[in-house]
Order: sequence, then C-alpha cells, then structure tokens
Amino acid sequence: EYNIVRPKGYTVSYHATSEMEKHHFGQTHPMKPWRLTLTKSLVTAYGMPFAMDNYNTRHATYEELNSFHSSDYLDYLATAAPEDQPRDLDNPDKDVKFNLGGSDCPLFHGLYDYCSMSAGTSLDAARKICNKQSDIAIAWGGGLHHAKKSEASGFCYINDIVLAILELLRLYPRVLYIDIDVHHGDGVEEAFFSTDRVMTVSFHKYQPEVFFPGTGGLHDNGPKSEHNPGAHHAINVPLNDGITDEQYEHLFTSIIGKVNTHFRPSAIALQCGADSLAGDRLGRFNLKVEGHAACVRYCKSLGIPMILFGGGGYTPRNVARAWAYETSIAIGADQNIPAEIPQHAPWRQHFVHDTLFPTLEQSMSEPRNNKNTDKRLRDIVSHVHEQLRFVQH
Ligand code: V1S
Ligand code: CA
Ligand code: ZN
Repeated sequence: EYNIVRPKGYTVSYHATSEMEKHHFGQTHPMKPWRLTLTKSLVTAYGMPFAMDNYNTRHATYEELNSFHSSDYLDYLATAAPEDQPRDLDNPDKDVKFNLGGSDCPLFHGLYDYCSMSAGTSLDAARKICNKQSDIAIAWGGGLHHAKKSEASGFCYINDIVLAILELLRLYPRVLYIDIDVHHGDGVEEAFFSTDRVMTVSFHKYQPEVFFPGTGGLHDNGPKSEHNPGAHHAINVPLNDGITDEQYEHLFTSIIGKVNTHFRPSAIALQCGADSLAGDRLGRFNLKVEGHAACVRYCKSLGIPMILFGGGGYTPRNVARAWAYETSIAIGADQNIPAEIPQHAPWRQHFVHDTLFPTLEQSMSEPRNNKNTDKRLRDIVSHVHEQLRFVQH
C-alpha cells in the first residue's frame, strides 16, 4: 500500500532471525533483545521487505567465532551455566571468569545460541557484500562492539563486528569502521589497533571514571610508535551530554568526509547503536531519529559497499523507529514512507506517539542541557584533520 519498490540495480539485504529475539538478559537488565522484533515488525508494516533480500540467519560456527576469540574463552562461554553465577550479592562482579556472570554480562539460558546467532547475522551480511550480492547489508542483531578476544564486556560477549570486518578484509584492501553508539567502540578499535587496513572512528560520550567504558579520548589515535602501521588509524570523537542533531551532523560529515578522502575505504562497517538518541535509558545525547539517520544517509551517499550493524539502544520504541527509518534510507524509500506509524503495525501502542519522528519534548520529559560548545567541537575537528595528514592511501 505504500510506494515501496525494489531499487533498480541496487541490492539491500536484511539479515535477522526471530530466534535471537526470544532471549532474556534478566528482568532489570537494560538490553532487551525483543527490540529486534519491534524493529522487524515496523519494517514489515511499512512494506519494506518487498524491496530487500531477506535472509533468516544461521548460527556462526565455533571455528568462525574462533577467528577472533580464544578457544578457552569460547569453551567457557559454551558450557558455563547460569547456575554458575557467583552468589555474592554484595559484590556481584567478584570472581567472574572472562568477565562472564557479573551484572553487565550475565550468564543466561541459551547465551551461546544468542551469541552465535548475532555473529551469524553479521557474518552473513559480510559475505553478501564480499560476493557483491548486496550493496548494503543490514544486521541489526549485531554491533556488539565491546567484546574482546578473551573477555565479555558491556553486554557484549562475541564481537560480531570484528568477525565481519575480518571477512571483508579477505577481499577489500581497506575497511572504514564508524561507530555512532553513545559508547566508545573499544573492542573493535583494540582488535585492529596495529593495522593500517582498518580505520576506526567512534563518536561517543566521554567522561572517564563516570561513563562506560571510560576510554576513547581525543588524543588516543592508535599506537604511539610511528613505525607501527596502525599509528593515526584510530579516531575518537569524545563528546559531552546533550549534543544536538545540527552539531552532530556537522561533526559527522566534516570528519567522515575527510576520512574518506584520506583513507579511501573499499568498504564501510557502520555501527548504528541507537542509545545516542534522545530519551535513551542509558544515553546522554539529544539526537532525534532524523539526526541519527543523517549519518546513514551520508555514508550511503559515498557509494561504497556497506554493512549496517545494530548495537546499543535501551528505549525499544526509539530503537525500532531509528532502525526502521534507516532501513528505508538503505532501500531509498525514505521519501515514500509516511511519518505516521501504520495503523496495522503490531505493538502500535508501544510507540506512545504515533510518529517515526518524535520531537525532543516527546522523547523525554526534559531535554538535557547541551554541554558541547561550538569552540570545543571545532577543536575536535581540527585535531582529527591534523591526524589525517599522516594517513594517505
Ligand atoms: N550506563 C550503564 C550501565 N547500566 C548497566 C546495568 C544496569 C542494570 C543491570 F541490571 C545491568 C547493567 N550497566 C552499565 C554499563 C555498561 C553499558 C554497556 C553499553 C553497551 C553498548 O550499548 O555500548 C553496546 C551494546 N556498565 C557499567 O557502567 C559498569 C559498572 C561499571 C556499573 C554498573 N554495574 C551494574 C556494573 C559495573
Ligand atoms: Ca560510539
Ligand atoms: Zn552503547
């Protein structure tokens, strides 16, 4: 009923599985896998699946996970049972192995299945890009950027992004990783710290000791030794509370535009964490769906094969809005879908406001004070431009 048609000569693939969405981290835990169900239902209510190749994803194999993660970590992840969680209620994070079983990364039933499905989604997306069967591949179930080789961190157990980028590197000489989650993409940055074939750029709230994970300062740009090829290939954009659409868009386009001309990526991996939206349960920014989605629109305009990953996002109705709208940008249908949430969308009542684009006032009772001065943002841009003088591909 909407004018959603398959773009000519352009293929978008959507990788998901309803099995992943059934898992629970626990009652009080902010990560709610059913936000993926809500996203898919909105995408479907708008008729977008007609314009994409839709794939039900498989579990990634142990060997695939092992291309980044260590065997001892994977073996523990595969066998640890929720009953093994430490019961010391005063100090719940004490004695946890591989950071598994604490409050951030609890052990829950079906954990290994959940992790291997998230990774399977991102690996399938990467393969579609490598086979040239997709121009944009969407993996909203991935984007778990904090996971380390042998450690879980910040709700992330398996770093599906690292696995997908490793897959892209088999074919493409250079991959640009961009991360608009409100948290620093530390796991991906660390994994590719010593190579000049991956440039990582993370935009995030930065306040060490206060805001998770506490890393990603402006001057953290990769190995300090000029002899290490990874030098200057990590870009960090540390921000304060309350940044607006206008400021963020300007920062994003001036930084990514310059990165694109210096680094000349052959593929882009864009982590679209939706916790950078206004009104997020854990986030601190004042971004609207329009501002968040402008990043996706800009990256698409560069005309480079791209994977879109999910990530954080703790107010499920806003996660679904952003990711559904960003899906419409990928297929070029953003001008053809009405802002009003379709009458027949399941869970329509969850959205509270019947629009894809809530105002700041609708997103939160009181918008946050903007603590980002234009002077500071100019200084960030000029530091990044200086770093890029050392990058010439
Ligand atoms: N901010 C935050 C936050 N909230 C929680 C949390 C709250 C309730 C629970 F039942 C369990 C956990 N943990 C945190 C952060 C981790 C944020 C991870 C973001 C992940 C991502 O969006 O970037 C990608 C998916 N953890 C901490 O701040 C660590 C603590 C230091 C404080 C909180 N306690 C619960 C654990 C230790
Ligand atoms: Ca980020
Ligand atoms: Zn996050």
